[in-house]
Amino acid sequence: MTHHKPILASLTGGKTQRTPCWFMRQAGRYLPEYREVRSSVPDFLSLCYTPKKAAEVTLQPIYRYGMDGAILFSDILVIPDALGQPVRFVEKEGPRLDKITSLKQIDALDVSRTRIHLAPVAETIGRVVPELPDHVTMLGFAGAPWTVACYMLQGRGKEFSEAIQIARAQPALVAALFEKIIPATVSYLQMQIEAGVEALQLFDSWAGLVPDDLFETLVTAPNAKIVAAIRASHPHTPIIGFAKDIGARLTGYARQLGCQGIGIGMDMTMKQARALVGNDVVLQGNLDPELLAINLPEALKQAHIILEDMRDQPFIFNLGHGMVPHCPPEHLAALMQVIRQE
Ligand code: 1CP
Repeated sequence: MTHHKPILASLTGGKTQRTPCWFMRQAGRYLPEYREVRSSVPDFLSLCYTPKKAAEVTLQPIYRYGMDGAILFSDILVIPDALGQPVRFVEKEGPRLDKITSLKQIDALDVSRTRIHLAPVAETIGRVVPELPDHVTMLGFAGAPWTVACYMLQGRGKEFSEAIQIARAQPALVAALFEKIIPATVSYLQMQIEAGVEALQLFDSWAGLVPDDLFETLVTAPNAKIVAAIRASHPHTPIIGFAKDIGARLTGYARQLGCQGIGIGMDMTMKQARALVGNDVVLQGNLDPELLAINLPEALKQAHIILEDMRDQPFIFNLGHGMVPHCPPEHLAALMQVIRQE
């Protein structure tokens, strides 16, 4: 039976009447209704841990645009926070953590805290699911080990040359860190499924920065471990792997993970991605969010090209990366119209 939710139908091999869509960071600062809720809490993580408000901001883009997926409002950095490496978000700067530099600090990270610390996220899911329109798939997510480790090792965002240096110079340290991140992430994703999410996305946003000789160790193998663990415990929950900007390495990544969906960044066209992964996998992507923000006519033209290139193939329309805060909300409405008219 083909599922009545287009995203789930697509990810489980069914036919869809129309191209399913959702948008990374669809809940967020570009929406005035988000900024209003955000200003009622002292900091970003408090929003993630306040189920009533997190549920409200998860639903905001659904009410405004009616896309086919609701992405849980949380963050990839709740994992270090849960493990006992506190995370703060500094206004206009981003995440800040006290760096991990020793095995002793890694030993102190406590995987068993994951579900207790992140219980509010499960409650958010429980609040969102009953409110969703029939066509909307509830999407959960987590960061992949490398991307989460970047912040844990470097203490802050951007570039991550330091994290790569550490991975080269102290492979045992990074391996030990992954031994904490992986079970915590699996446990967190299992909790999300038990609370009601219907599909998952694994974000490896900084996979593209990893040099070839470290790619298997830092990206493919740890992602595959998580996918295998979820497959074993919850075989019916589809997973979308999103290792951003990894170029031709996509072929091996997709094959080894064996997940139902593959997200594509802006490093290639959807056609090129299709040639790299074959016809059996659902592709997701990849309109440029910056283009959508600053040049609507050109963005709509590109959207048409993507839709045309992916016609009659298993495909979920999305962006190549998250919505940017300076995107006028009307631009997403115009994009939705183009996708729906197809
Ligand atoms: O104060 C605010 O409102 C902060 C903005 C914000 C938002 C809206 C952050 C801070 N995180 C989020 C929510 C979020 N983050 C979601 C759920 C909402 C949705 O998608 O609609 C998701 C899926 C994420 C995932 C996330 N967080 C990623 C992976 C995806 C990506 O963008 O590459 C990463 C890397 C983060 C870390 C993060 N969270 C926030 C910031 C400023 C950062 C650092 C980004 C960087 O280093 O550039």
